[in-house]
Amino acid sequence: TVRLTIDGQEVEVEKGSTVLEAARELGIELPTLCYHEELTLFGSCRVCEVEDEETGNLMASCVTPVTEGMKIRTNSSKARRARRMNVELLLANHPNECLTCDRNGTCELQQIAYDLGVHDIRFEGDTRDHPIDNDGPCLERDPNKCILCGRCVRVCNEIQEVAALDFTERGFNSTVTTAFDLPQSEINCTNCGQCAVVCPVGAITEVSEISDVWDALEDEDQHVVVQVAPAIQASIGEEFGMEPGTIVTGKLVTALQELGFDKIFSTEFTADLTIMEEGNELLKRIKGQKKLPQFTSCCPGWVKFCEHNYPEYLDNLSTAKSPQQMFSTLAKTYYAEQEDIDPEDIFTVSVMPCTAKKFEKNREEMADSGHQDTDAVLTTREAARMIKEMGIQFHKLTDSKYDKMMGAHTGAGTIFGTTGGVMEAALRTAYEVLTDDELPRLDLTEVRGMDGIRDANVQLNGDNVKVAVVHGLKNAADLLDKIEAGEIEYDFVEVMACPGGCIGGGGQPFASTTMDVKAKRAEALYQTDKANTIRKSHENPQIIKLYEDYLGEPLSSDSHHLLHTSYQE
Ligand code: HC1
Ligand code: SF4
Repeated sequence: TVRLTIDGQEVEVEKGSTVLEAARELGIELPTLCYHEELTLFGSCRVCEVEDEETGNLMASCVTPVTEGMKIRTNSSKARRARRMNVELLLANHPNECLTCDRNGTCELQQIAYDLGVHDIRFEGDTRDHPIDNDGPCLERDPNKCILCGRCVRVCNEIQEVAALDFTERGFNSTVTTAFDLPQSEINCTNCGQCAVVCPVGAITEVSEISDVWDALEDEDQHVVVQVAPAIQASIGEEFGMEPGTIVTGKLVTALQELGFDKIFSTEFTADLTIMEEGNELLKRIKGQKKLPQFTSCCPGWVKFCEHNYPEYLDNLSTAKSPQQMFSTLAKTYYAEQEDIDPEDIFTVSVMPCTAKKFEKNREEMADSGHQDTDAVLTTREAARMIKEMGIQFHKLTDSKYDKMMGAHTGAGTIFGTTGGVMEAALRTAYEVLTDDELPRLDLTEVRGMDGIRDANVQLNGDNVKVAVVHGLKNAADLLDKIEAGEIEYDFVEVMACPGGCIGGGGQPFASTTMDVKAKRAEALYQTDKANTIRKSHENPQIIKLYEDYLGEPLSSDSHHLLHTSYQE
């Protein structure tokens, strides 16, 4: 260990720690911008500068390792002035659009400027005039707002191993862009949105569909149906000042009623349906009819990653469409028939923790109802913004329930929202369907947790089924490479592009993007599952009815037509 003194207090930390970590150990907070707990150190923004008491030198605390006997002042006037100066320099060429910026109120630069008492900007610099990239359906990049902290570059490289973004040019012209400056929608970007989540300012945001949804809600001829993804209930409360992991399902349904949606349903319903289709597909594959391992395909970021980087595994992706897409197809077929509504007049909205779902809805094959199945996707953040715009006092709302029919769900559907949840839900059903026995233990803790790659052996009717769960695309790539090299072998693999699964999605609240926040959201979903009296997808009464009244049985020809798809290189 190393002993040092910070602001007159002694502290002992592990060798190799940074001054920033040592300060945090003492409860001393320093502002940071380029620093991010989950990423490598960078040290470009220098807003965390502190002073060495002995030499008077300034140092960026996030990249300076501690040394024995070091004496640091974090709050000397020299250190405070330096930090303020660095922020002023960042602001000197930053567009003055704070009032209308997507990140107004959540911008880290805005907060730091306020905290450091930056009241005027003494330097007037040239402003930049880079083109804005908003060609695609998911993400919008405004390099003029970029402060070159490199968090997006690092998350895309280190966590996702996509490397879609990098620095280019030098000095004033320096910027973050894609290869050949192509629009992000035309490259290998998976639309996962992790770059947007870690961006401290408004340089990368989602493409908003809020106005399309308002238009539909205000059009009396449209019947507007909304589905809410499982992860939302554990995170949207954060947008209204609640603790991560506060479950707000009932309040959210009430808020959506107040916004004017005609029916409020849950994606958990079709998560249960996905299990029925995907589980039966797995059983078929195990019986030798198709390729193993079977990979889950409900995450559109992962599907696109596979299409770009591992096309040889496309036949291994489950052909079952994602719950979002199954839901929308059924809303414009089954639901339309049951309620006697012309599907032409139905407008389907989904509230998703994800930016890639905006891409998924636009894929041309996603029109099995005879219309574009999903009309609009709102991220968690966009849904919260609409609730705020209506002046709804979210925390004061009473609870309401999802509407019947496509709102019925089980605990298995709920845990889809966290890494490992799809696997656990699938195993609960596969076990009971195969063995005709009741599962002795419903909590399959082997596949839970936040380790990047987890695997387990499950006994299914005498067969040893090898399963694995990965989250984060670098982990997925590592696993695929090992499978390819013949080092490991699996029967069924769950892949989610975002660290933590959907609870860590690219459309989630910015409040905090660290793994401990995600673990709290995940735990909340597990508790919600536990509190449900029905915890297995095949026991969802509305799913049983859907098969009886409409689809026949899993993998029937109607199921194939409406609920399955194929993938292209
Ligand atoms: Fe997900 Fe899914 S779990 S992909 O993570 O399979 O987005 O929450 O809605 O479609 O159900 C997301 C979450 C979500 C789908 C389901
Ligand atoms: Fe990289 Fe994901 Fe951002 Fe695309 S959306 S640039 S893959 S982090």
